[in-house]
Amino acid sequence: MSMSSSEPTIVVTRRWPAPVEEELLRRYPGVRLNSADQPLSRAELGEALGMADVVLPTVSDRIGPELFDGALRTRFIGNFGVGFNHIDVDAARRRGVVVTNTPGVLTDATADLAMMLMLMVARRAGEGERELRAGEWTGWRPTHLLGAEVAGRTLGVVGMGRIGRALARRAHFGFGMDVVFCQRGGPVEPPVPGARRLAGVDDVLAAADFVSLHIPGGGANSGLIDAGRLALMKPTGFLVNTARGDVVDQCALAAALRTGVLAGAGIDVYQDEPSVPTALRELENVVLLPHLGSATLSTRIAMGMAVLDNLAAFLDGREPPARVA
Ligand code: 8YV
Repeated sequence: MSMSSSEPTIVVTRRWPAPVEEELLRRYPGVRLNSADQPLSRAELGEALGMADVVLPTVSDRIGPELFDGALRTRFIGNFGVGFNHIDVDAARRRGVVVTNTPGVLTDATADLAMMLMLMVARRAGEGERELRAGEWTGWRPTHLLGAEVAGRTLGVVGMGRIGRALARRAHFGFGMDVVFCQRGGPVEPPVPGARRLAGVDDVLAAADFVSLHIPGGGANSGLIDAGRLALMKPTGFLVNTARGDVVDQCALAAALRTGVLAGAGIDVYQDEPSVPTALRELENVVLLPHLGSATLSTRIAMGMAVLDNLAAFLDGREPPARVA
């Protein structure tokens, strides 16, 4: 659909890095930016969908089915991010709203963060930092904060998409790790030499020393890693989640970490962000980050530019490069 005759009304729900906001303003001088960076309430999001031709949201905007019920002016939702389970794409499709995302540009940043969480939790980096900052470090000793080795261990990747592959490469070529993985659907090119595809998530959980999740949230993946599945892991095993919070049952994870079902976890995403359960915050053997997977300046600029590419294509009546609905 072409909207090039007059400037569309565009709402951006959060602040974006300055170079992308400048480019937005250059292309669409009337764009409504959110310079206060206050998250939009549900009512405000509903208003945006009722009055704007284009809405550019992020993961902090839940665009559920009810927001597609009423009068709708929005024809295009350009998500800033690759994961889009916060948007009801079926409802969007039904109402003829085009939805796009930003795959590819955040692969390396997110794989780096997953690798970092593996190292941090295995080497007890969070514990050490907390101890030092609290003024409780009493000096070097041979038995101080002994962690687990990463090199040569087995990484299990659940979901061998772009980010899973990038993590497998880091782990294998950088740390000499063996890789096992599972992936729904057809054939998958092995991500690294010797990588073994296992039948399903249960096999990966049982075989790996480090399990890293790289599947979308929502749908059948919601609650996938529950108490029963955590119990399949080795008691020396570590779980890393940079995917979506709802994939892991957080209460079950806290209980499993407390009782030694697994050794530790590195978590970047939560079921109900920004709320993080006290049961997790109280534990030493979990590294907790505030959804930083793609948080490098160059990646966030690239994500913004990818949204602009999608939007420009839509407004020109072309197929957007990364359309999901
Ligand atoms: C984003 C992410 O920062 O892209 C994703 O799916 O989880 C993060 O990298 C976030 O989604 C922004 O909307």
